[in-house]
Amino acid sequence: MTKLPSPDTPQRLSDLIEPTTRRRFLANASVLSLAIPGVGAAIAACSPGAEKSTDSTTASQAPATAAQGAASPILHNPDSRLDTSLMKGGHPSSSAAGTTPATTTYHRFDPTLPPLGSGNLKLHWRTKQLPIRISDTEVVAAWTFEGDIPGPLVHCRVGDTVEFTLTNDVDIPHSMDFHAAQIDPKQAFRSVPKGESVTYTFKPKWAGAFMYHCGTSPVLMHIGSGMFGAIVVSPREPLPAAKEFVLVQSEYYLADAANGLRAFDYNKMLSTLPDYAMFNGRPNQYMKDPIKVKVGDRVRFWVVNAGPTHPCNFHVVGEQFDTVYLGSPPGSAIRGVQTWDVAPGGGMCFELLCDVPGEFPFVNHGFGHGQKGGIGILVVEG
Ligand SMILES: [Cu+2]
Repeated sequence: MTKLPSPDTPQRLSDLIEPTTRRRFLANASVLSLAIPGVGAAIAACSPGAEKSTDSTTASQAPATAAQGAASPILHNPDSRLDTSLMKGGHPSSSAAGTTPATTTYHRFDPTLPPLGSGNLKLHWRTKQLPIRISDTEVVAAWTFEGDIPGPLVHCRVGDTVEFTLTNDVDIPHSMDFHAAQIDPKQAFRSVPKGESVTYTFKPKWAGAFMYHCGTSPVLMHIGSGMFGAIVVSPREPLPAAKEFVLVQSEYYLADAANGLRAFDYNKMLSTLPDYAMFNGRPNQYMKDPIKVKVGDRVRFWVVNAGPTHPCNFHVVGEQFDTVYLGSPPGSAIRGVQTWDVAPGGGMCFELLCDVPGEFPFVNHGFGHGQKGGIGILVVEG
């Protein structure tokens, strides 16, 4: 009988997938990988989604509509049995073992807030399972929206219409929960099995930085495996001119590497002791490739904390936030803030005026997590 994993049942994430599904994923991972160190062979095929997310966002002028249902009339709430019907409670001896080693090309995740489009958003995303290189030494077996961790950055304004479609191309059911939406979750956020889609429409009511994530049970596993991202909702009245960046903090809980690939470890996720905490999917990525601005720039960080478990205590060393919006910008602004914690599942907007040149580390000042990769550099050039 199919059952949910439990804290009493030590399991690796990929062990929860039935063997045929796991083999298919790992076969796909091999195809999507570029080389096989140790074996010396190269795999010519390369998915276009393997290196960079392909945001299929398109702007449209579609009139606002009420939330609409999806193609399938069948309802599955995020905790439905369907969600776990493809998972097995057994314990295969390995996750990635026996597969070919994998390397993929590392890329920096661009933290720049995408510009606003000309109007409403029409998004059609697909689920993708693929290996993602998170550092010089490590590749993770990821579950994603559109092929990257985090998923595509979305930017719209209060009152815009967002028409969203998720098509599930993989064997495990997935779903999409936008925190910027006010909508019947049983309908809109339901899980869809392979080959099916869900479509819904929403109009963000409040400005802010909002998380989105897969809500399929167990949610911890789906968020922890990479299915999350950020939608920034700007107010109708523009905020002060600024260089705007999006930082999505998350944690990785990983099994030991097998042939160059690290699977996600569900039992570790339950233990809440991560291997890494980081901004935008790669530990320390903005240490080696900083965010750069100029003296006189106002910088606005839209910080989303995808978790799945720990807070992000956001701080910029050597600077102070002249403005932090406790609620929907531009309301509830407070001044002169050194550090503020962003809760898992939350998002906040931080502003600072860069009137001093230098290199300013931005960190999770919960330093156990700063030390595990939740740190970067803001370079202010004179
Ligand atoms: Cu999912």
